[in-house]
Amino acid sequence: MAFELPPLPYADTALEPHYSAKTFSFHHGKHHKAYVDNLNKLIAGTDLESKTLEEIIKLSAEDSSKVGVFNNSAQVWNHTFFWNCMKPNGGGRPQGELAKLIDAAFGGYDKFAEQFKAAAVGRFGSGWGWLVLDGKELKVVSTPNAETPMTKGQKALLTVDVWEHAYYLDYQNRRPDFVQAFLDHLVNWEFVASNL
Ligand code: MN3
Repeated sequence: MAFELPPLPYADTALEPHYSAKTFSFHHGKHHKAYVDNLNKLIAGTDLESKTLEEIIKLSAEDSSKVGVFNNSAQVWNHTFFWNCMKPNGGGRPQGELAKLIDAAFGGYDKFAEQFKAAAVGRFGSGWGWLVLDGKELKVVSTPNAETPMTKGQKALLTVDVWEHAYYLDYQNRRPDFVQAFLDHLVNWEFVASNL
């Protein structure tokens, strides 16, 4: 079974003005689709064809001859996860158990947001900012390029894509403004909590 590009979990206009339909037309319609198409081509007729996406990511991460498979499979997973991390009228502070965990781990939402912004904005070049569960500990991390926390045994809770293709049409070079808008208006905290 070939992998398919999953539809966005909302209309492509639903996150405007913070994330535009034009950006989605490229980011979901072209970039994410290309990762899916490339992955299908790379695994066609190989042992990996029968594996799940997560299995393919973990197997290819440990095999230096499968860099292309890793990059495309991880990017398929990261993007699907990223779309789900956003929702219309999202952002602001988390509630309930997740809020308590963030308070305990970071000393409050504001300190978490500061760390998350620093990790996402400070990632040199292309990559991702994350909130992860590492064992029982909540951590903010960033990964370069296609890298994804699951290969380090960490559980992804939240991510923001900071490749330029993620924000350039809406924010040009202003990555800090994009990450701020993501935190203030877009984060789907219910989805984040569901990953715990
Ligand atoms: Mn992207």
